[in-house]
Amino acid sequence: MDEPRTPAANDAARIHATPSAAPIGAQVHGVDLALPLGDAAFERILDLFHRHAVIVLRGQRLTPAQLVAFSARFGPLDVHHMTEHVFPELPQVRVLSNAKQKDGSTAGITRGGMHWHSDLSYKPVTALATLLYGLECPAEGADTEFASTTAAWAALPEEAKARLAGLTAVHDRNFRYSALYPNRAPLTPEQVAGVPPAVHPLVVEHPATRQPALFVAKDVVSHVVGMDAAPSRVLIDELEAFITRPEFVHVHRWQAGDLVVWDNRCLLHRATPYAFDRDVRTLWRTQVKGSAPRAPAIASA
Ligand SMILES: O=C(O)CCC(=O)C(=O)O
Ligand SMILES: [Fe+2]
Repeated sequence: MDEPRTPAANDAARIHATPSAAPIGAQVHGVDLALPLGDAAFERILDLFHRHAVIVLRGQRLTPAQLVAFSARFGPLDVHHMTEHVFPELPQVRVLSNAKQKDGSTAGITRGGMHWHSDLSYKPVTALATLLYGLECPAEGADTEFASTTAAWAALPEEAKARLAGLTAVHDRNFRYSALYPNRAPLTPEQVAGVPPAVHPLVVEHPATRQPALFVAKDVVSHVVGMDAAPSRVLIDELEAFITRPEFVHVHRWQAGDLVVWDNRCLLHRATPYAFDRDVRTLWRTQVKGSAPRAPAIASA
């Protein structure tokens, strides 16, 4: 149920978190984003975001403008390169929804992100945070799963760290697009050319926490630079399988009113299926711009 709406909401000293059992994920208490949020309260939330990588604020009642205002506290917002299903007056907010409209089309983007990924990893400048606000959430399925790339890196044997440090990999939105999105129109040559591949370190350093993390996903990374195709594919597939082991994964089960903020710099995430033809799922989404991923100064640290 909702947090009690007491005058103490947004008092920095009372904002606290209940961590999940996984290395990432925490529910944050004491925040009501419909009320004013001072700088000290936001600093507290930012600290919890850096500590837990996925923070969940339950029982929120937000307008699109309030979602944008809170999102923009984390940094400048992105307007996604796929421009359909945004609010015309507020293009920073994208609608994810399978709700059917009168003309038979859906009210939002459907079936997105059902493979492990980090948002915009295929761009030179990747996404810092993504905020997803649940308006209508099915009782079964439609979870969002998060895997800690920091915890996975830390758990690797030293010889694997030494082998991986210094490698770079090619992230390519076009690599498996048609296989991942069989329900969408194929990309036009202009769309393909508009999002060319980007090369990033395989091990990245978090700009705020300085913690090293793996940066790879099998359906987005086409190859490791300088490796032959076959061993490169084996390595990429193995690394994703390792990162997404159950001990590194936090599963978010949605309730209407949940606002989830995740840090794309230290985790992979994916959407999971639900009874698409029976249940309605509607969320609003914003995305905070990041920076070009960088390798740690000592990549095996
Ligand atoms: O729908 C979801 O659960 C997550 C979709 C996703 O990957 C995203 O919004 O970035
Ligand atoms: Fe995503």
